[in-house]
Amino acid sequence: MSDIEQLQQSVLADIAAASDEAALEAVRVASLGKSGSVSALLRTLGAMTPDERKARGPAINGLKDAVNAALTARRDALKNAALDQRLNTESVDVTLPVRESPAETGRIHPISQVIDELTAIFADMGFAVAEGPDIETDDYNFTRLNFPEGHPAREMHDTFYFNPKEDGSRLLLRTHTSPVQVRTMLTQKPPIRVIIPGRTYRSDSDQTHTPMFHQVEGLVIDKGSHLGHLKWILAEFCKAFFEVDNVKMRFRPSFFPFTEPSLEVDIQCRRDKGEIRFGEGEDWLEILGCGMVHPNVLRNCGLDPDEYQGFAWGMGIDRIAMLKYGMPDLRPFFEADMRWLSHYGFRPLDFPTLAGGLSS
Ligand code: 2NL
Repeated sequence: MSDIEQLQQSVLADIAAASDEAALEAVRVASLGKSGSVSALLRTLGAMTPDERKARGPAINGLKDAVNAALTARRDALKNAALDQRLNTESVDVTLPVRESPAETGRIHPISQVIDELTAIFADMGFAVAEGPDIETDDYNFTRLNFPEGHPAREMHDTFYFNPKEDGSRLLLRTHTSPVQVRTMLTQKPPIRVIIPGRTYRSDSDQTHTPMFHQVEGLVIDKGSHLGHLKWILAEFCKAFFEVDNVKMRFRPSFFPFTEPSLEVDIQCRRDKGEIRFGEGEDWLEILGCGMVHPNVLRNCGLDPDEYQGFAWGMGIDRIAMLKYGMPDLRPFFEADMRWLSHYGFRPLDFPTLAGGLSS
């Protein structure tokens, strides 16, 4: 047996005998380390004549490769053995007792419920939901929506302003969800069909107004869209939301800076001992405002009014929630009173769908 074969046999035997990673590392240092036996042999290659090197080189390099391969294989085997050892000795305690069910189950707030109902209804008509920040610029909240500087319409909104910045501009709490429509028109190509439910803010507080309230607005932008489309969408919405087969609607002329023409919409109802029933009776109840998007607004949002037309509407979520579910006062909506919530709240797993029933 040559000296190389002998060395290989003894190093491989040491590797096989190493019983843990530390012992294996010691064998590696003793063979392939700086003053290891295999390294010493490798160094002799430098001093050989070309003929000698041709004769012994392959065997010496083969020795190095064989030792490296054996080290790797042994390292893997030791790792696996250590893992097997842990799997065989460690265990998971699966006997922990289940938590007791809570005394009270949580409720879905009527606002969240109504937003889910609206979303289900408009999603069925092909609308997406868009969202945006509560803190807005004057530009997106007013200017691009065709509110002229110094116009009383700005005052109409009782805006909460932040302190002015160095350049004189001031941020504000959005007074309606319309800035989200501006953002949508600026970033998406028509056709656009979106609804925007969200929080809005105006400095106003009494039995039917809270400084923070909720709106849902809708926007459609397409070629050739007109008031007929809007009326159909609103009629479908009212029937689905108030869960009646038919409902008469009345459209009255109105004014909003961002629509022309602008309309206010009433629905047929009957007032019955303080209760309101929809789709019957002789009374009317105002539920929303709407109109064709003003050409100035389209232009301010990068759209050509000769190419695209659109319509939009807006309504108060809190108000339609009160109407549908018969709550007399808006203020407790935002007081987090558990008694109010357990009375008016909804069960978490009864998610509204058109097929399964919106509020059953
Ligand atoms: C109301 C009336 C309305 C809109 C909101 C709108 C938004 C854009 C362009 C044009 Cl970006 N219109 N929104 C239009 C008409 C009425 O809300 O009484 N809300 C509670």
